[in-house]
Amino acid sequence: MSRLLEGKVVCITGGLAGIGRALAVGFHNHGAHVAINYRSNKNNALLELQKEIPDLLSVQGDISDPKTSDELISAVVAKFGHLDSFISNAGICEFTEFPEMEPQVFQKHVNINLGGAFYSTQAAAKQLKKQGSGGSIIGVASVSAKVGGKGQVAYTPTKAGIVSLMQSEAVTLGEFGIRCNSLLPGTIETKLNKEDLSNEEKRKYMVSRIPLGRLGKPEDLVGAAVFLASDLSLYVTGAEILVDGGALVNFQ
Ligand code: RM4
Repeated sequence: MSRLLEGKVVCITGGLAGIGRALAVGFHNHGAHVAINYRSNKNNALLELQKEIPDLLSVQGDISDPKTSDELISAVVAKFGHLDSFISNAGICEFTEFPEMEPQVFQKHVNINLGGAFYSTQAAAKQLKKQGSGGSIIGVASVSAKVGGKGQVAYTPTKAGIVSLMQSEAVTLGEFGIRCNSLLPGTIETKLNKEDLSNEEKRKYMVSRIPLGRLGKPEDLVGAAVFLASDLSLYVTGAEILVDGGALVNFQ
């Protein structure tokens, strides 16, 4: 397999599980030096990832705190000397009924998903602008940026916000050669939806919506992310790549 990120330095938030972990391993397999942010290290997940990525840089922190991203980028530069590509991936989705939702549930989704994307991509943009040789920023949004979800009233607006954030960052950072794009995963089996998809009726419905006939795996996102992080997408910015098995367009 050709290695499309040879020698590149990439940094991913929420890199210890789910899509973030798959991207970390996938970027490593394409020759990149990988740094991750993570919130909590359960079940020795960090040790397991270090076995797959020997030169992994890992920095713990709450991505909703602006200081976390400044510390993360500083650590990347201290270890690898520079940054090439940044992936804002960290996020939560707590399925909750809307009328009964407590304010703190909504605020938590906003602070982590949208606030975390804003602060982390801002810190990355500052570093890339300072370096003066362009770069790539990827916001992991969702198919749910485009459609609603029962129990996701606190979640879907944050994913739509990430798409809009990438569009505006693309506009303001283009003069520095910094590209900003969104990745829109469909229903990818991760811990975020483990409980939701344990409901057999819900699971069957979700699969029935997908023309490719299966739920997604975190590894299904690697190809599109590598494309956006690599020199294959040098004229791509402000774009969205949907990776959902066809679910969005399957109306009837
Ligand atoms: C995704 C999409 C999926 C859901 C996860 C938690 O953005 O909405 O359907 O299972 O979030």
